[in-house]
Amino acid sequence: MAPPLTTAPRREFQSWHDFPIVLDLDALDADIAIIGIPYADPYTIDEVSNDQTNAPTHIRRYCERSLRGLDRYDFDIGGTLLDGRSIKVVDCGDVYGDPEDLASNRTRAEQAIRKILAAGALPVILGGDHGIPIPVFRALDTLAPVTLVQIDAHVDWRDHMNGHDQGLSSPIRRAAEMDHIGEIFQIGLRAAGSGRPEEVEAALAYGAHLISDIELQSAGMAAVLERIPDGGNYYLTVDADGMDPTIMPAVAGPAPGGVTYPQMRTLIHGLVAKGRVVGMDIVEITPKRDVNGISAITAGRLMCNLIGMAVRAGYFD
Ligand SMILES: [Mn+2]
Repeated sequence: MAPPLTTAPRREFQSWHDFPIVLDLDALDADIAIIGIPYADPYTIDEVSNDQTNAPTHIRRYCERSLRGLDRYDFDIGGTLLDGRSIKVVDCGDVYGDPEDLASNRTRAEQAIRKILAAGALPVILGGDHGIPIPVFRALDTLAPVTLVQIDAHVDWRDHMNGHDQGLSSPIRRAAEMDHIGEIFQIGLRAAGSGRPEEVEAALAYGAHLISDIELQSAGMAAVLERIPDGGNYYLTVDADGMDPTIMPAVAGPAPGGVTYPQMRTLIHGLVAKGRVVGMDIVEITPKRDVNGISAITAGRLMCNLIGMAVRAGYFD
């Protein structure tokens, strides 16, 4: 018997803000669908269940610290989350991870996102490591061209690591190979990760816009937004380590500096205003390293900003 496509959110079966849990994606009737993808392509056997796999549960647990209630006035978005409108938000649980067939996890992730998009819902995806958006990118082919906006300390252009080409060092390289991915904006690059000069050269040869943290901090996020063409379909992939570790300490590779919360808020508001944000993921949170839940709270705030602004922009009218 085939494994299920998705399973209920783990442990206490708490959904994000107690929104209804919908596991049958063929019967999905929603405007916004939150879904966890806790699995990816591990580089080593101990990464099969790396700490990033616990992040969807961690973010759901702290949701009421990122927004005290759906009836509360949120000053970042100028009112309540759903603005009193009849918007259907659901939590689709987590994509099922098969320990005996890791490659099938990517197939299920792609299928799940395809079903969410086919239902007309906006997917908000909780990783997982930065390998998990690769199948998500594949599922965006009906929305071509998609402008990819990445928040990350690292370029993520490795062709492969340890022989794996679908892992957390390769998502932007894999995205660049997809015909439906157009311009790529990589924001917050700093310090050094897995990328070597050849990875940076490959990114530049593609025409990727590499926006270092130095440039971001001197020019500001509003100036970065001006470089992104209006009227597009935007997919936002957020590697937690792209943000300042004082607001996002729960990462494997913390690097001083980085994108601040106000800059993330400016980016999300700006993209929603520019065109259509067709999806967002937040990846690479390692809950065991979190401090007072602040990483989960920051992730929740990004979700509130996206949902709140998409509602107000009339995405679901
Ligand atoms: Mn990354």
